[in-house]
Amino acid sequence: MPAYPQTIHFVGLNTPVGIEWAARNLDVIGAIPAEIDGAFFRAVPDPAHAPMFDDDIVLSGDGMVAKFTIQGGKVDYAIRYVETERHALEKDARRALFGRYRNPFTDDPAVAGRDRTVANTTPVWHGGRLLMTKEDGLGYEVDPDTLETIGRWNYHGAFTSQTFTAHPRVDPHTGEMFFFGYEADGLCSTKVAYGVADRDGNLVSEHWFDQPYCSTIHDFAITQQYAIFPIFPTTADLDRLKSGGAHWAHQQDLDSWVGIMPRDGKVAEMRWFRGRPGVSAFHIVNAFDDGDLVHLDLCLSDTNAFGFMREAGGIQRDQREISGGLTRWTFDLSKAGDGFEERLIGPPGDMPRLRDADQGRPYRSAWYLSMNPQGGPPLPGGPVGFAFNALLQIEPGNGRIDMMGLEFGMAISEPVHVPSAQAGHDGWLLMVVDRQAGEADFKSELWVVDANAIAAGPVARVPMPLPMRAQVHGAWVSAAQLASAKAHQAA
Ligand code: V55
Ligand code: FE
Repeated sequence: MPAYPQTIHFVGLNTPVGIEWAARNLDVIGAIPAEIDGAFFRAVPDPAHAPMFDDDIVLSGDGMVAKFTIQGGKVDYAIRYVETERHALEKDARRALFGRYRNPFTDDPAVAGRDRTVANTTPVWHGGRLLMTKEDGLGYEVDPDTLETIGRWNYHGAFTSQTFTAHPRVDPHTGEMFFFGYEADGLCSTKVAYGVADRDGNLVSEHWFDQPYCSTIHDFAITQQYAIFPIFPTTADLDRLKSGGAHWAHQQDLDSWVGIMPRDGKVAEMRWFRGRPGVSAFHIVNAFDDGDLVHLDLCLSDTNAFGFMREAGGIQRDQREISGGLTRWTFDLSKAGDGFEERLIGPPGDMPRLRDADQGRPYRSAWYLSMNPQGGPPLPGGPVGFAFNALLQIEPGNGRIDMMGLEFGMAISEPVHVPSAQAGHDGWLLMVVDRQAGEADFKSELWVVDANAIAAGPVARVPMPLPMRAQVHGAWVSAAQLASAKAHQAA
């Protein structure tokens, strides 16, 4: 069997595991609060085969869907591959057939025209369906009980885009889901499809618009009135793809843009605001409107956080020399022109988490991952190659910041938030924490943390019996939601 390349994308916490397994009644150290009742789904990229090209990256790994089921203080775990078309073809061939990240011109001719997506970025729950998503293709529906793949999801053919974002947004009051797909009609296209689904998961509308150039629109935001599309200057080029090159290259001198339109889909009313050149953000914490003002809080950096996207754009900058921070952009829709205001509201970091109930509304508190100033060098792992080792709670209204800093040799992945039924309680955060136990030996645990007392550390820990590859995003789905799963209703 060919070996995996010994690069940052395949060593450390990124060492491929590729084992589908399940375990019941894992050991729990401490006590899991009884009100935590549901499932923590995780998207884990894990390449089933050694890649065709040695410069392959984490983002190409086959999506695995993992599930912690938590009920009555007990924890079960299961993980399976998402049976994408790509995974099935490579499984049959017993080798990689798809080439470089999002470049079909580098594939084995045997798979020309086949679905390349690996469904490895975010588990999305909406309208009784669990989707495993990646922004270069449609989501795959997965049975939330068995983790078996049901198939590609396009709203019974109603959603015509070829792609579906890994970062849809759900309005907590209406239950509607707002989403989009970019490169909606093909590689390097500027076409963006914007969709709205009702609370039962039926497509209500789909409207198309053009972005200023073909950028990677990884995340977007909604407020009670608006949909907000940030455009950062990481661009695609068809000639580069045809010559076997990178899909994305960051352009440090190109302007960024933000498009704001009514969230019900009036694309003709889109207003474009011009931002600083060269900046980048992958994740937005939240957005909200206040009269004519629209506030957008995002994890902003002064260049692209992915080394391979910088290098393709000729930018030589070490990961540790990237600066940025939690940033608020404020747009005044009563004013003409394309300007807006910028204010720093928190330390650098990424992988933000919000209470679902605060989506698109003024919010008191949010959580995200950062670096512990006392934590020592980060462990190699995760999509950018360096794992976070601190969890922050931030209250943008008053600047209060709290931190759960991890010790040397530890890493943390993005938490999910579980609401609490107790009045005045901020709920719970669940997350996987890894610890280096030997040169190539990592131990993983599930941690349960009081969301309003993170500095106190976990109230419960669940040591995992097998290694776990680094996750991208996760989703919490309550037992009540799981009971409404479409997969269990009579066909
Ligand atoms: C991201 C993740 C992806 C991807 C593009 O976190 C961007 C950002 C896990 O896959 O394909
Ligand atoms: Fe993301």
